[in-house]
Amino acid sequence: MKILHTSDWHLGQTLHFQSRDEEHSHFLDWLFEVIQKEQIDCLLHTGDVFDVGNPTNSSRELYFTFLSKLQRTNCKTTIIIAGNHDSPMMLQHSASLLANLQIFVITTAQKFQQPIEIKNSLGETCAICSPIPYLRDQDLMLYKQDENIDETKERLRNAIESYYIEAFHKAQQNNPKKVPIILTGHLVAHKGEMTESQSERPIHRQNFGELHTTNLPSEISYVALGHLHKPQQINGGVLTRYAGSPIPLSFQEVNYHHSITIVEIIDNSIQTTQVSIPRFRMLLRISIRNFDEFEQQLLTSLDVESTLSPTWIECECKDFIVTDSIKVELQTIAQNHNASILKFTHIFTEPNKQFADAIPTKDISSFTEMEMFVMTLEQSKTNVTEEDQKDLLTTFAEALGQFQEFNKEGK
Ligand SMILES: [Mn+2]
Repeated sequence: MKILHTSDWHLGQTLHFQSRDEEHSHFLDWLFEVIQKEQIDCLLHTGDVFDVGNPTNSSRELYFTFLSKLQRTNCKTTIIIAGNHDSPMMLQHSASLLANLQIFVITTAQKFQQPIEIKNSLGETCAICSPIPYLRDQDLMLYKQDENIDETKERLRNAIESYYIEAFHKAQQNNPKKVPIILTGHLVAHKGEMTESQSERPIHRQNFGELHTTNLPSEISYVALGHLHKPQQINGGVLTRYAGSPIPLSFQEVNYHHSITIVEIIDNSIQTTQVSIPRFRMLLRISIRNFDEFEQQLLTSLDVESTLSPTWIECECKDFIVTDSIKVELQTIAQNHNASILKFTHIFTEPNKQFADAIPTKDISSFTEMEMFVMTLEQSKTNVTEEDQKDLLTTFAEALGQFQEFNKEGK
């Protein structure tokens, strides 16, 4: 009997205002093929189906189309839990309808929920699952006054842990054949590794509520987790895995393979295998010190044979001010190579003198915000140390970038 564990789809996500629907659609087609090829009996989704509580129509369509296609496969049981990005109410709307198709959507913590039996193609129960969604504040406890950080930490951790232990006991009571018990969760496990971008939003009061898997009953066969976007196994304690997100959700999430996990149960013993998900679009980070470096770097990084969707680039300009006209030129170069620059960032490692010198004399109205800032800084250089100048430039560039994104969003 095979269970496919996947997580953190974040359907409807946008990356610098670009829709990810195309990549998600390719992923779901790929996933469907894996389910057929591997003869998967059960699909287990550990949360963050959608990126936001009120997802776009196109992302809802991806979700329902995929679930309806599953009906044509051997995958007869689907278990989906809500993550911290999901709206429990939104997922709940279709939950009773989906339950008729053996698709169980668990949106809120229900302490006495009946565990779900997972059956093989012969209809024999091979595992049981006590599904636990992302535990929200109201499921755990409310803030107590006059409590210090350590006390809050302790209380949160105990509340989460006892929830898991209780869910295990519930499963054990409903397990006459003594088949493997599987728990789920959407949380931070102790020793879990966040991505560099920290695209996992802090939960449980700045991640205070870490689950220590070493404290869980050893009779639990598998803990299927979501929330951390990098696929990983948690060392120590019961067998615990994060399936990880299927696509990189930021430019920082490109340096590892994204995968799904196949959990195979043979004679009550469990074995997990990762299957790498192909890249459907290349995300590239380029760091340049001058204009010419851009095309050189692009050419070394791009796979000219690639038939993937256009590459998306994040371009870091190091000690080099990229004006609006340079942006247009760089964008044209990118487009000639089937790529598009989604974001420019600035980083300054040297004081600003050389940039100020480089700015040609021109009408004040034609200066960019960055150039104006550099000139202001130049005028006040006697009061500002070189070190502070670098920091100010980097901070200003960052603030300006955010302001420009915010403005774009408003439109
Ligand atoms: Mn997530």
